[in-house]
Amino acid sequence: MLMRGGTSKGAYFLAEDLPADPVARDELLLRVMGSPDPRQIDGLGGAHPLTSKVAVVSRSADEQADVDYLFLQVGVDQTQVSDRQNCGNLLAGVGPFAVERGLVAAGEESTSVRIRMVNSGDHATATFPTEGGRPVYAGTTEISGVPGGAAAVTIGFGRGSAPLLPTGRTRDTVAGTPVTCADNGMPTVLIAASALDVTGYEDPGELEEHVTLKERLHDIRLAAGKLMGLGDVSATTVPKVSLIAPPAHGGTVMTRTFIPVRCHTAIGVLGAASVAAGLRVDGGVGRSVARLPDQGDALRIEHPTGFLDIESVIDSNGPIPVAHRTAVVRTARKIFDGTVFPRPAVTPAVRSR
Ligand code: NQM
Repeated sequence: MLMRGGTSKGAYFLAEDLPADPVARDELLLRVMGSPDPRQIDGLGGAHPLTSKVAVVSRSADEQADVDYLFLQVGVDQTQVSDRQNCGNLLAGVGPFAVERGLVAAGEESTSVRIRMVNSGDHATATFPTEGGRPVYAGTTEISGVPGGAAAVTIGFGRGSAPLLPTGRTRDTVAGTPVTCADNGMPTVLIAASALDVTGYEDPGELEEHVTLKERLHDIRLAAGKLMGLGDVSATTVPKVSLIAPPAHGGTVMTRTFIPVRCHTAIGVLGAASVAAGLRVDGGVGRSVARLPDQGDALRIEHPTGFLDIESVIDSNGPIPVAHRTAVVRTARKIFDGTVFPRPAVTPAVRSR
């Protein structure tokens, strides 16, 4: 099933419909998505990391979950499929997909699905409207980056006692730049845009072409990845890097997020959750940049195409800060359900004329 989940789009599969062996599964998914090819012309992929995504869903053996959700990032122009990161945008489609496929029975007016995110081991609950045993996709909830309205999918999660600051410090200096490394579901490096001599309000395309910035971000990411315990991150999609600047539209903060090479046209859900929680940390780099609300849990994370509203509660009273509760509203939509015909495993030789 092809679905839009939040501001991303991906192919959703039942685990039982894919090879159990991860190598065979990934090889098949590359052919399904049309990778490697910058245009993904021969597959389902949309020629951008945000539209080259796969969700693999199955019934869960975990008592705290109804379904397991494995996220796979399929390379666009690279022969690479990664399970190293999670995706909170595709997460929005997992509940409706589970109902569509009969893994979870629909409630009369709404359904809550408890989801184990296999990539991180975290749990989330997604609640969305249902009618006549099926998900309702039509609605009036608008999210920035998606034209028109759709039915709301409310997602809530907490990360138990998982440390919010993977380096154990509120602030580190990497490659000569002050950063705060936060992980509230997505390892993310927060940097004040001004520390990298940009404003943080530039167009994503402009930032992607900024050669000096690209080099500095590369060095910072590699060094921060090591400090965050992620090892050599040169070929992985985490950590993400989020440049932060004072809000431009009355929100909490402005962001430009690298995922990690392309600059996101909006911001990922768990990326935003990590930015939001990271901003709340006393002594973090966000404190002098963001305009945190005097009271309440709601933060508005501004991004290139609008904003993402998120509720974020952190607990700094224990020995280490933890992200206690996060909640966000997304939308999702079934786009197509059917049979995909993957490119053949071996491309037949073509005789040129
Ligand atoms: O952070 C893009 C997206 C994402 C991931 C990325 C996401 C998240 O927008 O939860 O949703 O950071 O690669 O889909």
